[in-house]
Amino acid sequence: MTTSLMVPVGVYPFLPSGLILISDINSGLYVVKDKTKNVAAGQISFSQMKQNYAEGQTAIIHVQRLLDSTGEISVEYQTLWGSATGDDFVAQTGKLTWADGDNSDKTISIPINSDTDTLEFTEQFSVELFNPQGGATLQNPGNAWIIIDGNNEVSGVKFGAASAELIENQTSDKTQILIPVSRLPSYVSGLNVGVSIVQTGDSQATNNSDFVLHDTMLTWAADDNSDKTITVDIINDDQQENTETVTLAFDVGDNYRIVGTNAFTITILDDDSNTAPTVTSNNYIGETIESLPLGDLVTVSDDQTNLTYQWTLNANNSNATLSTANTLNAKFTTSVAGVYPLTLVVTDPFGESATTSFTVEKTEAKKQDKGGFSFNYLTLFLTTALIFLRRRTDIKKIGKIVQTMSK
Ligand SMILES: [Ca+2]
Ligand SMILES: [Ca+2]
Ligand SMILES: [Ca+2]
Ligand SMILES: [Ca+2]
Repeated sequence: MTTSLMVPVGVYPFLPSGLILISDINSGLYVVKDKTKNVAAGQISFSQMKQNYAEGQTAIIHVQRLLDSTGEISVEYQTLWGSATGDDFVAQTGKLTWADGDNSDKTISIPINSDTDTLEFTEQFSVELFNPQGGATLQNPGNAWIIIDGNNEVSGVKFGAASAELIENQTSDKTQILIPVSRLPSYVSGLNVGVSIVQTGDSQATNNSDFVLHDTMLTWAADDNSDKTITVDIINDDQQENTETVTLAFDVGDNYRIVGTNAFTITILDDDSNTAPTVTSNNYIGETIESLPLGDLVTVSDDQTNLTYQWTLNANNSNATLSTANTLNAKFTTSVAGVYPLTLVVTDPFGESATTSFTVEKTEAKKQDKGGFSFNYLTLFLTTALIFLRRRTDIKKIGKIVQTMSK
């Protein structure tokens, strides 16, 4: 551009577009474009100046190389706190690189943290490009704002637990599970949240065959902050089956947010294919019985792992103690010699059980009590005898001296 301007002129700063306005008192207003940034290596900028995300999402920000793409270039970036700070997003720094001829967009990913249990107002932070290398220039926008939507407008829903394990024949012919769902602020409006069955992996339980899902829509009135319940009945059939699972999830909706893991998994154990536990045992004889691990004396097996145990001492109860009697590793202690009959009952989740009986015998202590007494008695006896013999020897000696003197 070669234009002669008459003074005085007013020069105004760069506009966001990169244009410059110059006004000449005589010849009028000039719109001037700065072409010094039009370099062969290209211009780097964000593709958008502002983007909105919800909590829990990952912001994906595009950085573009414009105009030209000669040579390898790079630019560094960093996130900067705004009203959104350390807890609100995962701060990022890094470097983006383009090869010679590459004019594709590069992306920066920024995870936005979930803070969904409480009310949160809209907050924002920015990402800055700096230190362009390889001859590239920075162009507007070189800063991008990420706006994190607040959650003060919409309700949250949350499963009260993550999972439950049930057995087909827990009660009569049906087992019912009540899954609690809580509502989180805001409570201003009414709320409807759909509940669906999510099919995941093998060994799926089937609706109306293995279970019945009764609640597919949860409804709250305005100002209602009470917990709601999803009711599921487990059907006790006669088929031999694998352990099966069903996962429930909230439908995604625009007017509410889902807090925590959007899944509740029910595991159904099959009674028809269940086998009863087996248990065997060995008797034990020992002189010292203190915190004897009874689990070492038995062998238990079953097709389930969550078994229950009950140990019973069947006689001599006042002479012995049985601790943690409802665990496999119960401990037995006694200081009184005798035979102690014990019983273990092992029960599986279906109520099938097995029983074993055996004895723990404490023998009389030979070395420390009776043996110790004998040793002491013998020592006393020998000592006394020795003194007696020595005295007799002395008397004999004295007698001989007296006899010698009298001669
Ligand atoms: Ca079934
Ligand atoms: Ca059954
Ligand atoms: Ca069955
Ligand atoms: Ca079993």
